[in-house]
Amino acid sequence: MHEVLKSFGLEGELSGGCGTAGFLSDPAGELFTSECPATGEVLAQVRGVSKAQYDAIVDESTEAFRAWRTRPAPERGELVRRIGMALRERKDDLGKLTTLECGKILSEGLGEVQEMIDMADLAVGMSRQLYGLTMHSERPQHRMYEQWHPMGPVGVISAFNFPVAVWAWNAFVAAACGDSVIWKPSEKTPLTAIAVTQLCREVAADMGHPGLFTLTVGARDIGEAMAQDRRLPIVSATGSCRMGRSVGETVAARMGRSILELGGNNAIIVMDDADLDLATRAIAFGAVGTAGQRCTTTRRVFAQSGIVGELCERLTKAYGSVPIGDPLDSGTLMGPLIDADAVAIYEKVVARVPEEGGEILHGGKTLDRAGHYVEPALCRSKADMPLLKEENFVPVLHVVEVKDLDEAMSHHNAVDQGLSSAIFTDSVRSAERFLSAAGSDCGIANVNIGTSGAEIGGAFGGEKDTGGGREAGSDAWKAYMRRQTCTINWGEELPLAQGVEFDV
Ligand code: UN1
Repeated sequence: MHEVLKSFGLEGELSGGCGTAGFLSDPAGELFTSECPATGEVLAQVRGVSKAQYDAIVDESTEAFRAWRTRPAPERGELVRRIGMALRERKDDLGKLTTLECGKILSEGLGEVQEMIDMADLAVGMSRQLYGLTMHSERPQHRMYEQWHPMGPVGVISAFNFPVAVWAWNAFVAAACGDSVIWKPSEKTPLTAIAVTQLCREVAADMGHPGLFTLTVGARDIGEAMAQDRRLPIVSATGSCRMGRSVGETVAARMGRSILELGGNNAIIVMDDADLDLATRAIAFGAVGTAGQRCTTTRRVFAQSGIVGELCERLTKAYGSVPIGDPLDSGTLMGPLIDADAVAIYEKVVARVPEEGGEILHGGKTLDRAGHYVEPALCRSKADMPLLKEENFVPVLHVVEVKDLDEAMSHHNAVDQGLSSAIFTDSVRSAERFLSAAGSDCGIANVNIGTSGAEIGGAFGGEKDTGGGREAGSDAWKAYMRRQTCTINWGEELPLAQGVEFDV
């Protein structure tokens, strides 16, 4: 029994349904097993919610919203501030739990909790900055302004690879905006979700809002119920393009709002004049970090002819020195994949590399030990290989030679996804071309840093099949509120706009 599980009370069969009254198990719910990807051991079992329990939780969340929306926004921020404090106290344990359940290395597990803390701080600040504009009316003695109101319960569907941080991006901003939050985590990582819900619920209950953060662990049917549910004006979903398209279409059909953060097929362009030390390190972190399971993972590299040979040599050396192993060990840089299905995908992808005309420079093997370990694969590939158009969510990197920036840009933008991108160059011209309107078509574009590891201060998300949503950062709060335009006549006449006359 892991101490950290005990410290969160995560033992035996747990309830994955939490409403206003706390965690209640419904025997009609499906039973999910949380397995440690590093060893394959069963960590705990979680009883998901039945459809009836889901319905009751959404009703409770709606009730909680009705009270919460009337509280002043800075008071709502105070609740989020207290959650940030509680997270600071439990950072080490939550980081460990994240590592144990999803397999990312401990420094990334801790980083993920830090991302939640940062997000709480940002949302506290936002709670005093939910600004609307004032306009000058064309009519005398009239005042016009716009204000932002809470929307209702927000459904958050999150993925296994960032089991808690991405929820926090949505939940803390939504709470500061006056919305309640219903969370459907990945069924692969229910324990982190239960631990975080417990912690946040306690703070919220102390302040008189026990139904503010609710949890509905479940399979696809619960995600689909959220997408169809008219009680949820907003559904935020993180995951594959296939899942997001289905959620987006269903939510749009009922005129709801979706916030989608879907697949990435992120590339780094490396020019002849690049600092290859920086580029090699950034590519290694981007492609191997989190075992290639970030939506921001670097999947393609377009390297200019003058340096492609040397870059491949450096990367081969770097790949050969990556310590693969127990993600809780401080020396490990690459942990396991999430499960056996992910290993099967990895094996299929690796087999396709030579079939499609590529060459594997390093890696490509599944490791023969308990847990779901593979070697990171480095490939010298061709731009027209079908594999390069896909996001497979496994650590397989393709390096493609290009003659110049024009060729690099055209390959770069020739995929369906549009999340993150980067260029390594010492030329201001190349960097600015990459950042120009005719350059990268992604939501994130970096110069001399890699594609992954974004800070929460900037809005996060991408274009095309990545879904167009933006979370965290900047003015992303607007996605969780409704805008109302108000015109106030303080005069004694009733002039009409556009000079229309209508005297009765
Ligand atoms: C994700 O993989 O869904 O920029 C999110 C990054 C992290 C977030 C990744 N801050 O890599």
